[in-house]
Amino acid sequence: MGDDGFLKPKAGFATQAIHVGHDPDKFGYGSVVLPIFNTSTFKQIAPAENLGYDYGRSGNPTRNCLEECLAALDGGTDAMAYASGLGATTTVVSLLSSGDHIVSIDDVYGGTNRLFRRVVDRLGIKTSFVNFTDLNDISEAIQENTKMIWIETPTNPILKVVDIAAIAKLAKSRGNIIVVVDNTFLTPYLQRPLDFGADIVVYSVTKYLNGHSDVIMGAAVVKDADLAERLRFLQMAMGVVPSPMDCFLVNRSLKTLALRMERHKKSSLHIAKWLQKHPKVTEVMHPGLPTHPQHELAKRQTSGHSGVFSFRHIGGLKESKKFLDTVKIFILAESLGGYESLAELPSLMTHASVPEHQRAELGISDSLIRLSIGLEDTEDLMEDIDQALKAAFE
Ligand code: P1T
Repeated sequence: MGDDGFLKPKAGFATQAIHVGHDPDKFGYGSVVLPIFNTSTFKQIAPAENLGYDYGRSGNPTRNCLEECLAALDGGTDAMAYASGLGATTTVVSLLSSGDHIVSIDDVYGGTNRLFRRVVDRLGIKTSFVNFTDLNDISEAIQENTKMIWIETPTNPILKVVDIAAIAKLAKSRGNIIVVVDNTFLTPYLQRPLDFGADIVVYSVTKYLNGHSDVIMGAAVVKDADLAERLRFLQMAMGVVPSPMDCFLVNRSLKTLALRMERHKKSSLHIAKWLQKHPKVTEVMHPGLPTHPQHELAKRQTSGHSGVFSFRHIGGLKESKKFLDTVKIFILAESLGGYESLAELPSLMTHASVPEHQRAELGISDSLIRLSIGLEDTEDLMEDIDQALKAAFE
């Protein structure tokens, strides 16, 4: 346990992030940095005889090095990189067949909600959206044909935290149900779902893992040989793969992941505590705050929280728009996890595709603003929020 009462990040994390997947002797010439194999195909020695690679969709050395590193960081055996976070989700859901059923946490990223309701549903796979904070509700939602439980913790944008170990135990007691955790908000530096019994961890690599807002990518990590083989097959067969250049960029970004996450964690908690006392703010949703309803669970399950959190103010849409128009350092944009701070309005932006009644149930109202605290100076960010709140309520 760390000084702050949260789990300690895994020992050796930064060393693994820097060294696993590539060493200077791997490809000859002693290149300290992972080379970019910018090729779509590979020469064969004889028909169907090759030097380990045949075609870029099936495999590429730059991609495979990144995947090796991603697997190690999550304590997995295998990782597969995909063309986007939703590409990872699409591929993982393709493990299922028509007639199967998914139980998903209700408060998922808007794009995941849309994929389940408007695409996966048409393929004959139904999804029940359930509040995962009560295990009985999950248990009741499990049907005979339930094959997958989809968890996001903390959730986007309400920051609900759910008990991965308890849900994994329930899933295993009810048959062979695959437990998936979207770990985008925390990364393996702050939470390792496989250690708590999850079967698959998925990421929007676009966010913290890359951290520089210049790549769209996804990943899935597993520690089961059968799941690894099936997901590897789907990666090749469905073709949702990233480019070698993007794999290089993400691999580079992993080298500073531990440092970045420490800074995001410290800065966001400091700002969240300050914002809680702000006269115009009614609620701050941040799992690192003792007032968060699942703070104790967050301490048992994570090594702290990252830079993304939401708050509610006393105004409505007009004030939210004015706030977002007045911030100077924060950039009004979707996404999160980059070195730059972003602010957005989930009701009109990231979660606009969630049906209105579901948004109302979840509390995604026009007075809910989501922040992604970047790596700028904390004091500058607080000053920026303060001046924008003042302007919004003038
Ligand atoms: O954008 P993409 O790389 O396809 O990742 C989708 C995705 C999956 N899971 C979570 C938890 C996410 O937050 C996202 C993408 N989210 C945003 C773009 C956003 O602003 O919330």
